[in-house]
Amino acid sequence: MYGVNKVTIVAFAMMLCIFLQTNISKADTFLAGDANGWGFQLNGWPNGKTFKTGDVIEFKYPAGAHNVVKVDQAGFNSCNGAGGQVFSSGDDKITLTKGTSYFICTIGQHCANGVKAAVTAN
Ligand SMILES: [Cu+2]
Repeated sequence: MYGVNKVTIVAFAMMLCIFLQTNISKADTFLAGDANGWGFQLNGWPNGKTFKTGDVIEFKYPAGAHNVVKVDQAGFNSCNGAGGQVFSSGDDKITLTKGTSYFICTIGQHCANGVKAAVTAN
């Protein structure tokens, strides 16, 4: 009896490991703006698409031409990057947390001209 329980526990632990590993590997990377990258050609990307918590959004743009600032909803609506988290490498990979993340470019009037994206992760 004791032996059977031990086998059951080991089997369960192995299944748990496989399950966790599968979940981790399910995270995907998406290019902000798809092939156009992060800039004036977003055309409304991501157009209401939803992503998974843990997915990565990669923001590609010529360094210095744009930036990526993670802001709250108010900052997103008003294109105000104050207090936001700034990324400026030209190839910024940002992991999504659950809920909606708001990203804007704070250079010039870029945000007002559409360089902004609200990304929702389930
Ligand atoms: Cu910009």
